[in-house]
Amino acid sequence: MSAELWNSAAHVLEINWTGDHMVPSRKLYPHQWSWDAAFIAIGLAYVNPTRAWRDLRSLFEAQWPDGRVPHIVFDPATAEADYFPGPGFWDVPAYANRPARGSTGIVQPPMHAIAAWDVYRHASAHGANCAQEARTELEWFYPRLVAQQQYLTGRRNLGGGGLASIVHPWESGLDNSPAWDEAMANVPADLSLLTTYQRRDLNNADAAHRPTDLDYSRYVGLVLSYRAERYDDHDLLDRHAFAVECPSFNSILASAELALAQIAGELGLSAEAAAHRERAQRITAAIVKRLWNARTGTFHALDVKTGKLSPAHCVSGLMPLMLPDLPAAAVESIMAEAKSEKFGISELPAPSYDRTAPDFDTKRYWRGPLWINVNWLLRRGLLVHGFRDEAEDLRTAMVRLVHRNGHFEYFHPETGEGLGAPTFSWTAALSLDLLADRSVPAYARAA
Ligand code: 2M8
Repeated sequence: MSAELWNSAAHVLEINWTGDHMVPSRKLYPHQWSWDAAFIAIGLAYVNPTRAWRDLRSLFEAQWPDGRVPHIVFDPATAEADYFPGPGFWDVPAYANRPARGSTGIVQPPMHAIAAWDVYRHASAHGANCAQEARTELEWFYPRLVAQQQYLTGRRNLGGGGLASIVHPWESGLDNSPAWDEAMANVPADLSLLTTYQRRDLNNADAAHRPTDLDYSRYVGLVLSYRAERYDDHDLLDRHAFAVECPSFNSILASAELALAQIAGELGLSAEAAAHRERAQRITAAIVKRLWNARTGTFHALDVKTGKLSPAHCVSGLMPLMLPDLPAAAVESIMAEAKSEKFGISELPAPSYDRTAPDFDTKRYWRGPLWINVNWLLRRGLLVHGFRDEAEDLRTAMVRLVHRNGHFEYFHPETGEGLGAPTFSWTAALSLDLLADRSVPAYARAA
């Protein structure tokens, strides 16, 4: 089974490679996505480290002068008509993308320091040339990764409590998660926007799987609002209808600081390494202070505009398990939630949303289906806290699921049927990692 899955995964990464970067899938997502690139690089490092670095570089060449790494970097070879919202719609300021590939003006979870460190660690196995290349790349990436963190912990600290706010659901990567339902209800919905701007995703995907038109009109409206501000975050909380602190986004933010500590240490920057570790601790403490609900026993998204925690139990609430400094009581509660009938990992990995919720939807994207990337993060969290048996069960469940069903974008949370794009890059890349790497780096483990 392993060789067959390995070869099919490597094949997906071959057909989705454009020569410069990887697309998530050829039809539905014909550009480069930010957090996809990180997950992809982690797996690609096993079969082609040079491409893994090129893919990450291609993304970071479009980093804005303020440090933000855009959520999509556009491929000039793809026509505007082939993807909405394309570069014409985003209309980012000219200063934003120096190499002029064009990008969106929003971000995605900062998985890239974690990816850069993983690629670096794995590249050494490919011999001296790859190790030398990895060293050069690490030096190139370090200041850029730091700038990315500074943007998120600085300008995006809209709530003032030390966490980064997302200002669009797309920034979470968990697009239509129920975690934003309350916050999104306060965002004006204007369905006529979908007459002016036409959805293209439905040309390549089943409407029953994708976000609704109501959601989509709000997505478009939020971009128009941020665009009107020229993507300036100054006083944004007052002028923008959506600002949320997401437990998953912020757990990745803190984990990125831990990876940066490793990178800084490797580059001989010991004072910087200590500062990164301290920042990780501060973000962890802020997540616990602001996003923990002792009554529900899990983490929830905070609507920064209203000060209210979302009542929804989503897989994002389990993600703080990635953090080694998470208090023992929170670890225990997350484990109870992860093993409960809400998320119960058994034959199948965890769904994106509480299985017992009345609006659990087995097909609609981030409102029920299960995804390999968040389960990969969850497994990482299990290993961080020493739950080796549970981590191995989850690894086996993921590998079995993809082997049986293919490298799909997401999967039916009850039958395991593959849904969405059929040859999806991060599913393939993370399958390689799950087959190859059963460990978790020591630096990320709880004491
Ligand atoms: C999905 O997001 C895009 C918008 O960015 C979409 O819905 O069209 C999400 O699953 C996101 O996490 C992912 O990065 C992207 C590309 O795979 O697709």
